[in-house]
Amino acid sequence: MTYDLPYSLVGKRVWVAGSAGMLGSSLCRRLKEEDCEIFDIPRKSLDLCRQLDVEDWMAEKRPHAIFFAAGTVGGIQANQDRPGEFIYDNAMMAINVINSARLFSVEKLLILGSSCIYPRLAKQPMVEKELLTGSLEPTNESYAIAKIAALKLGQAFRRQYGCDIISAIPANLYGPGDKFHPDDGHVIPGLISRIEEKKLRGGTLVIWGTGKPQRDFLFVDDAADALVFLMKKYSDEAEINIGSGNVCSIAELVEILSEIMDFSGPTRFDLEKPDGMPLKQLDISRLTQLGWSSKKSLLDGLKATYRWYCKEVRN
Ligand code: GFB
Repeated sequence: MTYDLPYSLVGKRVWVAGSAGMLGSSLCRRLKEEDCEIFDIPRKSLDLCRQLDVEDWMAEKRPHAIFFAAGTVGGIQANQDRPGEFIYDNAMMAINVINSARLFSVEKLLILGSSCIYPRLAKQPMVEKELLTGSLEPTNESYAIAKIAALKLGQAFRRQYGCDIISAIPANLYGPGDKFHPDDGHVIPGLISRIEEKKLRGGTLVIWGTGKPQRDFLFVDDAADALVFLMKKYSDEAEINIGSGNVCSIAELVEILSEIMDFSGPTRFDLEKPDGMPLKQLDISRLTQLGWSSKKSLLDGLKATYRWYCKEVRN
């Protein structure tokens, strides 16, 4: 099922669900260029896990378009420690928002997967049709199952009810607004906060795992730009990967961050910690063919992220 394109956001009421998060806040910044009315409701005022509350909000606000960027997210450790929360919250939020979008005839809804929804040993770079061809990475199975359910629900509603629901699968995102927790967050904010601590107090920087896993790190403002692009230019059932097209190993990442942060202390790999998927490289051919590619290099993105951390978190 294909709808008229481009879809215009001009004059539309646009709800960014999850506007407090890193991606949601970046989307709100990006949408300011679109001449639309942006709705962003704080997490404490609307619990997306509560179906009736979500429906009441939708009945009152009647958004034309929704970017579903909400989620309970975290790095490899958080995923392992809190699998119940990750599957329940993410599944509930997705089901409530997607079903409300159908009930209230939202014109267009964009939902998000994650590169961890691909099988652990998927062929690389991962093309969209690799989804559901093998077993998931155990460290993030709960999160991945909830995300896959969300994507499948969107596709089923598109097929059965004709809802204009599209889905994107982003690479590992990083940037301003990330969760800079030494243990709970993803690798980039985790390492930045731990390197900073070692600079201050000395001691050995511990890097989780072997340092060999490779990831496609995508700057969050690039991701937000890609999502706005897809909202306007894409309407089909098939998911679309969003990435930079490049990969970097964790050991290389440590080197780059050490250089940017002027850190030269001792380092050690903690082999007791999990590596997660050995390689996650997204095939971005479909997105490139549509006419979008990322702008920020990893080096510039990391510098911008560290600047933001120094200004907003450290001080
Ligand atoms: O960022 P991260 O947790 O994402 O970890 P995943 C990436 C790699 O960095 C893993 C290593 O191999 C980690 O072992 N690593 C090294 C560290 N030091 C650190 C550190 O201080 N903190 C963290 N977090 N990792 C997540 C999924 O997996 O990716 C989520 O668990 C989500 O569900 C997200 O999909 C995008 O790519 O391994």
